[in-house]
Amino acid sequence: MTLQLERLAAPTTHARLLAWVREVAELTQPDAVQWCDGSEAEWERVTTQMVRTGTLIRLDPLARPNSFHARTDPDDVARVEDRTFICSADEADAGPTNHWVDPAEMKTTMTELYRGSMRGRTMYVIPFCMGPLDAHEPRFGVEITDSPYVVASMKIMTRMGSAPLAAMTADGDADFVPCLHSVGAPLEPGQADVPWPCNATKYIAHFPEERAVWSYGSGYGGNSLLGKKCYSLRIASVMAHDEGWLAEHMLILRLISPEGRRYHVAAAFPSACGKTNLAMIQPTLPGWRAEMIGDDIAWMRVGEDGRLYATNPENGLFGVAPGTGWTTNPNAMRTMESGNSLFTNVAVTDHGDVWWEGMTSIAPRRATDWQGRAWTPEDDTPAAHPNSRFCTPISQCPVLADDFDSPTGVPIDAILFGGRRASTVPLVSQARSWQHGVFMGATCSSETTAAATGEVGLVRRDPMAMLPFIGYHAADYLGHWLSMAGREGVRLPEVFYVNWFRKSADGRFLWPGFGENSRVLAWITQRLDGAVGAVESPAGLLPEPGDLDLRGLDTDQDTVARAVAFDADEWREEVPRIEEWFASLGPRLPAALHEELETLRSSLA
Ligand code: GTP
Ligand code: SPV
Ligand code: MN
Repeated sequence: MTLQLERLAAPTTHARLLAWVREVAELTQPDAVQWCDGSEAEWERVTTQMVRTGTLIRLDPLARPNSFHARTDPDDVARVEDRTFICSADEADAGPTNHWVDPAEMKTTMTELYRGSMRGRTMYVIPFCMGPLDAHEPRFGVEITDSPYVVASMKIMTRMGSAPLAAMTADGDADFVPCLHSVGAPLEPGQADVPWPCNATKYIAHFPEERAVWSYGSGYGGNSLLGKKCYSLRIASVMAHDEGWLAEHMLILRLISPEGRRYHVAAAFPSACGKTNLAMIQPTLPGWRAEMIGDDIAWMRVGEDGRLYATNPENGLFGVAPGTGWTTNPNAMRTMESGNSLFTNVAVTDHGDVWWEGMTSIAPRRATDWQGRAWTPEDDTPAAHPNSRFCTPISQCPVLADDFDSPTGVPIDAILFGGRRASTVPLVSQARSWQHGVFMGATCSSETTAAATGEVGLVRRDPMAMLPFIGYHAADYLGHWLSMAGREGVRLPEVFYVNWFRKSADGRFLWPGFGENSRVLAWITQRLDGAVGAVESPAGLLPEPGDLDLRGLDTDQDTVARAVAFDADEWREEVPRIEEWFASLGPRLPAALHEELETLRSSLA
């Protein structure tokens, strides 16, 4: 069947976009092409259609208004880092931490995969903008996909539809990042569809010079919602390097002290290591308040006053469900309560509500697990997949900052790096300088989680929590971070390293975490104000005994002391691992980082 594109009255005159849409349609051969307008009617249409095809279950409207659950294919549940490629023209530019394939070769391979891949399906064209439309330079993208799940998710996660499309031609044809996605499951005439079409062959390919993304075979999250990790981190990190700004895997948070002082914090933790939770923190310290600006991605630029200003390019939350509950993250629970949400791979109760481990202290007596099987609390498998997610409009968050949409962003006072480390890394330490802070970020390490396929719990270096998201050579990326200090008139934030996940010998968390992390944040603000001193250690500046406000905390002093402690023996074991990591980054690694490592080594001697 040949598609009569001419008859599909495209709602734009954007020449490059029209040409690309035509070219993709000719290659992938969908039954129909639909330009997404982002309207409620469109949401209604695609969700209703997905309920009909079995992709979505409509949840109980009283418990979860206008909300749905999706069960994915059991082999399509997380980002696939081993199938993610940075296809730079020169292999050396992808660096040692990325998988590389020559761009021409990748395009040849993927073009053959895309040929006819949308047969029997609708091809959706999703115009979107990362960040507000009134940004100084709005960053447009267009995702072409054959997945209605992607359409619904992109409506939640981005500014999508008619408004960005109109803005793309308001002032001549604007540039945009083309993002091509197919689940890779064409339907022959008469062939019945499955609830979650996908393909065992998966490619998540990035063309950094061309600023383009091609994704094939997966319908899941970061593999398919291409505005998120693919554009706003991998492609944007290359843009940021070339244009002198930072595209980071960070939450953005405003803290307000009892005296009404405002502080802005950006924090980089690896996937499933606490960004969404810290972004929505409900401080336990009396009088403190917090507001969320972003929970996953921060774009940071030096402002006219020399400070670093952060904006959140996203418009929704794609949060880890397990562990999210009324005691740990009440603000996330309230955000979802308003409905308008898509849940993926959680459990569904007999009442048509969702459930996951950690949502309530008592599990439902029975439920349907993420694979659609009957489940009871006696089963040894979890009801929800460990990487199950809620996808919810950010506007529903009760602690969203009212200037979240500001195109200039907020001035960052402190940058936090962190990870999931059962040992070694103290609860909090402050960098002695920007260079030391970049060293902290560069040597950050964390246990792997279910957010990506592969083994869970392995400690790996994850520089600035960006290991899977740096779109170019990691050593050049670290050099770019260092270079920020050389900018004229710049006043950079203070840098801190935190670890909520240190454990006792018997495997229990030493620090209670969640809302109690406000105690650490309060100490950080006191350091920013010069209100408290600090203890020098080879790992950085540590709180002086008594300076962490522990009033009302029901963890005993000894346990807290072990969470905060610097342990020289553990750090001596860390040094060769850092050495090995730096060696793996090769000769492009900036000398300043080798110097910091020498300083660490000699201070431990
Ligand atoms: P991505 O969305 O994958 O990037 O993850 P994230 O960094 O936003 O992590 P999130 O806040 O969703 O937390 C991941 C898991 O860590 C959840 O199960 C949380 O309950 C748990 N968690 C978050 N903060 C803390 C903390 O302070 N202490 C402990 N012990 N667990 C935490
Ligand atoms: C992450 O893995 O960091 C996520 C989920 O936020 S995904 O969108 O799948 O990347
Ligand atoms: Mn998150």
